[in-house]
Amino acid sequence: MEDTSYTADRIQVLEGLQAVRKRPSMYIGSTDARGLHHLVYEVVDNSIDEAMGGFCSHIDVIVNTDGSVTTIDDGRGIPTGIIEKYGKPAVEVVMTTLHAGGKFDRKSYKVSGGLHGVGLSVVNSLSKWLETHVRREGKEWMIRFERGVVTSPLHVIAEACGTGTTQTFMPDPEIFPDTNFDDETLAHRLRDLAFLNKNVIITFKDARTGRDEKYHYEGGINEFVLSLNKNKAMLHEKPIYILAEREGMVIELSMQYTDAFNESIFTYVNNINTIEGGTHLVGLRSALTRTMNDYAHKSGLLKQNDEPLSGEDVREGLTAILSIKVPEPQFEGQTKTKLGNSEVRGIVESTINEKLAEFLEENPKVAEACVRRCILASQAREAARKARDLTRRKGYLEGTALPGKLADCSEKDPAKCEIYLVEGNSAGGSAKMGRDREFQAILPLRGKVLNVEKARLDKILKNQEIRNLITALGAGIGQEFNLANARYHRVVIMTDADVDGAHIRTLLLTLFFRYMRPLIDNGYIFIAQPPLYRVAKGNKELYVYTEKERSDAMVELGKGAGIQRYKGLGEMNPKQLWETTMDPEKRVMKQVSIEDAVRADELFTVLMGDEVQPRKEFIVSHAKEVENLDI
Ligand code: 0RA
Repeated sequence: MEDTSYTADRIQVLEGLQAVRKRPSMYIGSTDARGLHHLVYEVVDNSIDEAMGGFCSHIDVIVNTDGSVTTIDDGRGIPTGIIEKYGKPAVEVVMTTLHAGGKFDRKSYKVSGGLHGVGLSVVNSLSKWLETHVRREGKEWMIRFERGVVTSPLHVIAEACGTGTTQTFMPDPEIFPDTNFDDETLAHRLRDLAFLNKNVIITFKDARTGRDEKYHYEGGINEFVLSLNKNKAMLHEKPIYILAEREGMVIELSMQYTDAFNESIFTYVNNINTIEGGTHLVGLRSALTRTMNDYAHKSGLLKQNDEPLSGEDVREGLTAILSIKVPEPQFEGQTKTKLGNSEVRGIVESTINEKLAEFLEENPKVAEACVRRCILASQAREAARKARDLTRRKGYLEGTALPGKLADCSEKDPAKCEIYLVEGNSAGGSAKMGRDREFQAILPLRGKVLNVEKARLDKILKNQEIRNLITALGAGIGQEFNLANARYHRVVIMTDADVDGAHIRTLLLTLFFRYMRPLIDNGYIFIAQPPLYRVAKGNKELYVYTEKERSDAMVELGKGAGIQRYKGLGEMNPKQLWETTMDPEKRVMKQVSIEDAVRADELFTVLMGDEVQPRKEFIVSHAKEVENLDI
């Protein structure tokens, strides 16, 4: 009897694994870079769950030289005892059974419904190999799998002190076209997790590069807000902090006003960055508008007949982190990062209404500074609206008169058209000559594009470069943006491979992120990847895009091969530019994801702060990050 149930269960496990390997996207969303990195997030989330339960204080994440990833935690360790129903050790069940539920349910806030929380068995199925080590009861156990199938059953390998779980896995190249982990992507997520879980110490090592970092923020999301604002002038010293538990939900908010013009509100549900927003964000926004207006009137700062503060007014210059924990979140949207639970809206709204009003009552000085800031924004916005109406009447934004610098394409179907935004006039000239004028348009951008961080919409609209860009794209800007009017379905940013190029790229991404967001959401934005070197010998030549390709090319062409390093686009003649960077048959382009844009936006916020010295320091210490924004 024992045997038959074991066999039946085995078949079920194999069927489960097969389902995951056959349709990986059903479980992890996609098999591109996003899906690949989800494997790490899933494994780390399990350790974070232990930490949220108070059982784990350290999590180490290592990218090994062979490209595999190891996570180590000091939690209780996945149980090793035999589960009778399965006739197998619990750890094997956890690692091989889809949604191993029942008594293995970790009793914390689950993240099901999204791409996280799919379970360790999914990671296991999609790994070429995976090894789990468990330290418990004085022993270290090990079990090994290949593509989800046990190849080395659980056994003791050593004595051990303490408890914990170590997972090492190699993503399966049969599943993922590119198995290369990006250190920035991982570091960003791990840092977020450390801010959101203030009791955990997370370390990140990348053995491929020697990168070695530690994230531990005892101030939690308050420290998160302060770090986002570190280069800005803050209106009050300490962020406003709210923590409340309501109807099984935990609501945590930290917010601080600055003199910046944009809002930076980041929201998380069960530690997941809800980039697409959702009901919790709607609740927060209503609460902010309502509470700030109430206080403005009550305190007499706003008179009965004054225009009420709009949502935009109360969010201008606001940096906030909202982190909530929901028992059964429903994630929706293109990237499953939009919270759908309708009940959350009201709970968040009423909780923040109540707690924020309380804070303002108790801290009249801070309250007055914040409300005055909102009133100023309101007045400025009214002036901006008038300026914008004027602009619109003058027809600046109508797509009728295309900018003189634009070399448009002859094709009229936007779905077939692309526009290259090219840094500098000389590279712009080469691009104009080298392009396929049938479907490729070129818009050269002069120098640094306007710093959108420090400008309100009215000022942004006065900038000639930005206006050229808006007119060329034809879809408007801000609230009036309409994707259906876009004149091109591919917008390619083409800049030099240096710090200035990275800077312009960050500016453009930030502009798109803040004012033309659907372009990013719909995958219209790309980054051209010009070659780093040309390796040539005799009449043979190779263009290479990475250092590794360069050494491979040197080997291929043999002794005496010459190397030319391309410092800028301007060093390529039109034919070379076409062949290496613009020819759809040969070019390498990176499609910009929403995560790329979020990262650019965050980096931009820091880069563009008012104070020069910290910015310089930041650029020096993050030179690599700036350079690699697009990788
Ligand atoms: C199930 C039950 C228990 C712990 C865990 C799972 C667990 C899972 C992971 C995954 C990574 N690190 C982990 N740490 C723990 C409870 C065990 C007990 O009651 O002792």
